[in-house]
Amino acid sequence: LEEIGDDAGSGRLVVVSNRVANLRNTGQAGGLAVGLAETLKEREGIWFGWNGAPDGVTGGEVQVERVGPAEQVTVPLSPEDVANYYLGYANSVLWPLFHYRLDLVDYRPAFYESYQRVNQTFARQLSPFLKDDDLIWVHDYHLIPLARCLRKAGCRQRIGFFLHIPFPSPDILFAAPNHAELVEALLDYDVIGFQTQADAGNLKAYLAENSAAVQLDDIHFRVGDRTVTIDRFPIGIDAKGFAAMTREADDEVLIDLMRRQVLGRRQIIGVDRLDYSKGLPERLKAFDRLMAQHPELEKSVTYLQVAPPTREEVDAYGDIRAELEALVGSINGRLADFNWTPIRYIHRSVDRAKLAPLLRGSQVGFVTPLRDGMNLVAKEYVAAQDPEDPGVLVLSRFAGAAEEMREALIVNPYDIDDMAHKLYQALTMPLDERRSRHEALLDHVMRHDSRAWLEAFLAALGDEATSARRPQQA
Ligand code: GDG
Repeated sequence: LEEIGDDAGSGRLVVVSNRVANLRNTGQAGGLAVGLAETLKEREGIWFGWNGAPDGVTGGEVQVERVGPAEQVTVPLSPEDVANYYLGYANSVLWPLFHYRLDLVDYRPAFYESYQRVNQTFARQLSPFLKDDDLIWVHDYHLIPLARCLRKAGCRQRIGFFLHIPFPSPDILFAAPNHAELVEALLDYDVIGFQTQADAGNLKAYLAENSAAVQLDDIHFRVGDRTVTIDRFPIGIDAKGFAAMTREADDEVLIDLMRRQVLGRRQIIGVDRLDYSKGLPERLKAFDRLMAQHPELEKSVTYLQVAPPTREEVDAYGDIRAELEALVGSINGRLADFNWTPIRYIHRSVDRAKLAPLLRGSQVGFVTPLRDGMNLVAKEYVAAQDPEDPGVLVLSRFAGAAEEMREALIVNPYDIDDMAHKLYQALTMPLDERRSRHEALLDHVMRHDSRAWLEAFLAALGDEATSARRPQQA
């Protein structure tokens, strides 16, 4: 924690998340994993979470592995808890609900029981590792009740919570049978962090009408005799590191790029876990619409969509995959020629070392989720561009990133014509405009990077320990 300075206290950083990223190998997919692993490589601390295996015994043996200055502490879960806590409450109730997909919520009482039980078990297994001056940072919707469980186990340390996904408006949250308990549990944290102003505003709106919490100023609330901070901490990427990756030539990607240059072909790129929140069918339809409206683009534009599998055990994910594959097949069947495949769809994870130069070699970054906490791909696309000849980011207004990345071409992902039109605008944008938009976006992505995010959150978490001595922020 040396680099954080005095503000964050002198203790270790204890990160808790559902799954622990392998600190030795961070080349896998997943926003949280990529963001935090880099940090814990440098500072003393612990990363605690589930070991990822589906066949353990909940509450069973704890594994500790030292990686540099940090310890990875992993615990097992039983098949029943994987089904009910992880696939169930977390990913069949909270994930769809927080992404405004009430139609996909599959609520069962057994899910919530397991969710509570696993959080209690995690708290019991984590407690013996904690030291008095540790700062504890809990991540994401799987672990909302963890602070409450830790407090019951006697933990007095400062605990922060960061939600990586959207926090819905009260109207939507009311659809969760346990909303009151969930929000009460949230208030056991000292700092509650969101990606956007809109998300933070949604919790504040809920509290105003449905709790005894008293708002002191813009970000501080009085809850009993404690002060809780509710604020936005938009996550960033390791922008410099990512930009550097694009310069390490990958031969296969370079050859593909040269081939496209010879043929005079440009590329639209999308990179997303195959999740229904990402708006993938709408994107394919927009590309199809673009081709229908501008037949002159045939054979001169291709769309590459990387969509690695995720949560395949949940039915809704099988459905979106089937829908997507049918669409790709029908659009390609209709438009393709023997020497042109309009859509290339990859349902596998692509190596990060290839991903960065692929983003750089694509003239349009197509990032149009129906809802997204932030969306790191939008930032990666910008960081990957050649500033002299940058591509254009087409970004959904429903991605958290749209709150910051105003110079992108902002679209409504439910409006296929709007997306087709903005794709065309991106493909025909003059160099000057591309440069000026990119310059502003790059400046933002570089300054608000992953380190800035981490430091801002930890400062807020440490801040409160010294709040008596500090003037409160307005
Ligand atoms: C959650 C929130 C929030 C994707 N495919 C491959 C691959 N990726 C990498 C991307 C990016 C990361 O995974 C995905 O991050 P996102 O932010 O786009 O989305 P989620 O996974 O849904 O993340 C999100 C994030 O948490 C952080 O707070 O922004 O809103 O939903 O880094 O590049 N990486 C590799 N191969 C792939 O095929 N190597």
